[in-house]
Amino acid sequence: TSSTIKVQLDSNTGVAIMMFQNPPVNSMSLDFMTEFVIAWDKLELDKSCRGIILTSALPNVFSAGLDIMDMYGTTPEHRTAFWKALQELWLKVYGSGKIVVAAINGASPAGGCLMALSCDYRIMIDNPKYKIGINETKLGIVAPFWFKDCLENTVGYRMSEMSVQYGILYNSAEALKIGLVDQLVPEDKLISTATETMIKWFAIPDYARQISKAMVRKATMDKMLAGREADITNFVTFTNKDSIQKSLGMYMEMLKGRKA
Ligand code: CO8
Repeated sequence: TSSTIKVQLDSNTGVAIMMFQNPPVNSMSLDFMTEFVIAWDKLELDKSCRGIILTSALPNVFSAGLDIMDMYGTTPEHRTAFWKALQELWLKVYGSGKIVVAAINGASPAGGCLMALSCDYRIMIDNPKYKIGINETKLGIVAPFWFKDCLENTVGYRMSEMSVQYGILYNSAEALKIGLVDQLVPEDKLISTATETMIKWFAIPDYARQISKAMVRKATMDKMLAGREADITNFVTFTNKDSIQKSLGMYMEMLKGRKA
């Protein structure tokens, strides 16, 4: 177990719980994503693991999304490595043969929402204070096409068209209504419900399910793989712009200022 990712595998049931523990808000920094992928690979290779529950070990936040400090004032080399790590993380989770359930126990904006969207099933705590969505435009930045594709695959064309432009963060009830999450539960039932859900999925033979999953996800995966290099260049070039750096800086100021 690494410092920011905690894994508990129950080899009797085959259910692994992967917990994010990167205080204060589980931001997806380069280090966090690197540790995530190492832990993920280990589970992926472990035959006794059939399913993975993704959740947060911290209260109130599932994940605050990409670490803005990795994008703000960093070198192009750093941002290249950062973006590659994100692409790799997504390809692993989205393309996983395991059953992956998101147990969303807090805020889940932007990259946090992408992680949830890459799972097979999403369960969220029924509490209006927790919000989820692709809010990038609110930061003055643009979510990449594969974030949009994941959203569109889940909530449909019209909803994603509205959602990505406005940068909408949905509360849990709204998220359920548009299908961004599949189920709401009280906080104390989150992990038990995720585990029960997983056990239900286990009734389906893995091989048939895995091929079916790969079939449904193939077009989205292939599109990303084909555009992988261009996507890196696009991100690095975009974040080189003074105007984008300025937006990120202002957003960080706003986040810090809220506390004062
Ligand atoms: N990155 C870095 N630091 C962060 C982030 C983040 N994403 N989010 C919060 N922090 C910091 C805060 O600045 C604060 O720092 P400090 O303690 O030094 O003041 C600390 O974490 C705690 O934050 P809060 O006080 O805000 O904690 P709360 O519990 O009140 O709220 C939230 C938690 C709701 C998660 C809130 O912090 C929040 O809204 N954060 C911003 C989330 C966000 O908008 N993320 C988007 C990131 S962009 C992304 O994921 C995808 C970009 C892809 C396209 C790129 C193209 C350029």
